[in-house]
Amino acid sequence: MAAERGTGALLTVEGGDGAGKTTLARSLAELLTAAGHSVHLTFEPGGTLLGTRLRSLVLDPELEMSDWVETWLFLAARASHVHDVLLPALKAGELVLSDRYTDSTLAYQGYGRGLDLGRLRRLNLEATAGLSPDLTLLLDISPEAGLARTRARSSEGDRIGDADLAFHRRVNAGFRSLASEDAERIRTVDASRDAADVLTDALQIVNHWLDGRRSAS
Ligand code: Z5A
Repeated sequence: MAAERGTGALLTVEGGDGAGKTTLARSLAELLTAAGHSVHLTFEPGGTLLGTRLRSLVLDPELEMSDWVETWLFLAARASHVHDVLLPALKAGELVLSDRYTDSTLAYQGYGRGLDLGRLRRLNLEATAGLSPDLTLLLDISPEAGLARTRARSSEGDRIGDADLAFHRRVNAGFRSLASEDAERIRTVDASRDAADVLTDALQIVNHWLDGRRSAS
């Protein structure tokens, strides 16, 4: 059953490690707020206290877990995020900007880990009560360049970021494949450029989408 989502809109930012999602989401939230929108910036895994605790478990390099246990932890964090944060914000009419959401599970656990995509889609549907993004910005960057950015920032690893390059290449190919299957919703932005150029393109896409939504209503 589709979730009762109110009048708000759900925008998600997706991409591989170090693509610049957090940097973009923050700047986009500032500019959209300055333009008069009521913006709620959030992220996964996290966004709630439970989500933050689950995040530290699922990323802890000292913990071993099967790929399905990893998936369930992301889904549990998502279910709590949808129920406690996303739906209330959407019902209040906010423009919700989430740094990662359902496509990350398909790209990382599906394409990256090799888990069944059909099952992951069904589980995403259950965890989100059918709440799908209205618009997704996919920040596309080579895994080598993305990982170089995250490693320049910190030498501390995590369970998923530390996976081998072949895994990150599968994730990247997975995101591209998702974007080509759903080009209407998922808009790809070349994230290898300066943050300012990435922001300009992303803002143009979002504004164009908002204009279309306004004229349709
Ligand atoms: N994961 C999963 O497997 N399944 C799921 O369902 C979900 C997540 C939801 C944690 O997510 C992990 O969980 C993640 C996927 C997995 N894998 N790992 N590891 P995360 O979002 O917290 O982790 P992340 O993707 O690795 O985030 P990140 O490293 O912070 O990357 P980012 O948000 O894309 O980039 P950033 O923080 O904005 O920037 C990284 C650095 O690059 C930083 O120093 C910036 O100043 C710099 N930067 C940013 N943009 C630029 C540009 N344009 N040029 C140059 N430098 C830049």
